Amino acid sequence: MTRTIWFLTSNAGKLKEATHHLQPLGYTVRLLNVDEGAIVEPQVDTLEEVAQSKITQALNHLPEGEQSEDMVLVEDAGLFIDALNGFPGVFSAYTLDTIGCSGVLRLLNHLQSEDTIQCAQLRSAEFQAVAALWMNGQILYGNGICPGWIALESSGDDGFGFDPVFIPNDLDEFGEPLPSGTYGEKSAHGKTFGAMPIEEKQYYSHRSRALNDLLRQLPSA
Ligand code: ITT
Repeated sequence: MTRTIWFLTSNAGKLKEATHHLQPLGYTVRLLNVDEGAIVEPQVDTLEEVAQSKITQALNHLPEGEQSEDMVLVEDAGLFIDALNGFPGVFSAYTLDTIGCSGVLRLLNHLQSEDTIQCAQLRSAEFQAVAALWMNGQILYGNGICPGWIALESSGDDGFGFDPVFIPNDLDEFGEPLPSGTYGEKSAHGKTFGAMPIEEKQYYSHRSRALNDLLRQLPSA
């Protein structure tokens, strides 16, 4: 029997990725539908605080007939750019809505180099994700980080959000991210998340890592 995970999100890209990750592991991921404006995202300093607030609010919106073994998931992510002292971070959604990917590229326009390694170092950034899962009255948290760098220009139609401007760092033979500009066993070859299929993004993604971190904590895992 598959277990149902109700995912509270307004982001279709996040739902698609979480489903892609969790379905093969035997979970049924369903969108937890709430009225627009029913969930308030607090303006706080950390992704953990946002995730905690959202999961607490989500519990008030569980659908009728929910089974006792059902679980509830929220996930909060952000893009942290080193040269901007971590901006946009917890302001990522607002930044995407206002200046967008092109605005982020403009902010980094002065940081360029002919040398790819140097360019990656100057424009280094990371995606962070915190996933919170409610089960049996308990809340578990999982963290995931994906280091990389901001491309010189937008590319690719896949993915969502900042995917067209984010290039993940290569991975070593254990799947762990390497420092910017280091070649590894698994390489994006300079492609942005937006220029790779979802299957490839999953290897690097902060979201996959946060979900794996959560799954490791489940009693049956
Ligand atoms: P929720 O309803 O689940 O909160 P959201 O779109 O507000 O959805 P987040 O607050 O988690 O999502 O994300 C902040 C911003 O970062 C948002 O604009 C996302 O599109 C973007 N983002 C998050 N994960 C991303 C990813 O894997 N690739 C590209 N952009 C991403």
